[in-house]
Amino acid sequence: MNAAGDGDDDVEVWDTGTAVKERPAEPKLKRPPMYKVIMLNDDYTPMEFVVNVLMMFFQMDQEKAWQVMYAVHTTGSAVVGIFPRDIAETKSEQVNAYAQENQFPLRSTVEMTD
Ligand code: TYC
Repeated sequence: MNAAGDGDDDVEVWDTGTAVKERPAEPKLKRPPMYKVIMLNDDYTPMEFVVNVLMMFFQMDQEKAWQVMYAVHTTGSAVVGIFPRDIAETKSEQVNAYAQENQFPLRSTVEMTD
């Protein structure tokens, strides 16, 4: 029994006199947005160079890299990977820098997923 003798010794009552916001039933945890790295076609970069880039920077095996390179070559562009923003930006920059070092016009860009 507590001092008040009201039988609720183990119950703490908090009355702050202000409205209490209820927590949502499920906490709304948003996943971070993901970003696409998109490879662009051009008329000059050799197919073999693009295949090597896809193997080096996007961990594709040779067969997959040829398929994706050919999709870019025939349609103009293709998504080559989806990553958190900083990783997508870094990979795209690495591809563009590597192409420049080798004096090819190959370019990749980054877009937010829908
Ligand atoms: N179109 C290039 C060629 O005919 C090959 C190529 C493919 C270039 C994909 C860029 O992202 C690219 N040599």
